[in-house]
Amino acid sequence: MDFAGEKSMRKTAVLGILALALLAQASVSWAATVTFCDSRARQTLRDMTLTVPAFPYSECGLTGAQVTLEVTVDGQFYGENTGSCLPSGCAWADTNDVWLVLNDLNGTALNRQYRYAASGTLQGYDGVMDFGGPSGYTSPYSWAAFSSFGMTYPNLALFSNPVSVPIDTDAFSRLHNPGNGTYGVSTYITASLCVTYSYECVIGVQPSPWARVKGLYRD
Ligand SMILES: [Ca+2]
Repeated sequence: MDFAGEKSMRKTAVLGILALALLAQASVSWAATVTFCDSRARQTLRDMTLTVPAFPYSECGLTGAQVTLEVTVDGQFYGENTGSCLPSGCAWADTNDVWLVLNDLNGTALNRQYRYAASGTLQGYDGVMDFGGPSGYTSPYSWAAFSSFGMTYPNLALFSNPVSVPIDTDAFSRLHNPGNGTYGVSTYITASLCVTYSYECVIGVQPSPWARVKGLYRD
């Protein structure tokens, strides 16, 4: 066979493979997940709204949505007595109440309340304003209000738009300390809302007309 004949046979074979592939009606499907989060770094306790985006793939079908909430509140009592005390010391006793008011995506209340209380005894001023030593104290706490808190929603239509969880916060502290000194309480919040979408995609391959097949293999 001469070179021209061999080329012609190769061309015919490739054309046949293309025809079989493009004339066959087939579809390709796959399942996957994707996760989006709205996270807030640790900051002084305040109201916030966490928002995650809608399911983004209009060409695929949403099969599930798992929402996970994480909220941690932490803080500390601190104080330094700058006066003198009786040999038995000066007592301190602090209390901090924290409220979180929020609803899940169905409007069901998920409110949480936490109280941190601590007490101790201080001596006369040690000369260093460091909230430590014999006349000072620092008393930290951490409250995991929502830890990997999962919410599943059978009504997937919820996720055709972005979804938000507003969190209203409040705190009330009571400090009982010796009369001379510096005392306080700090309260922080760290939070994140994540949604993991499960979905399936199907891409159909439509039959192609013979003219298109030939068009793909022109000299
Ligand atoms: Ca001190």
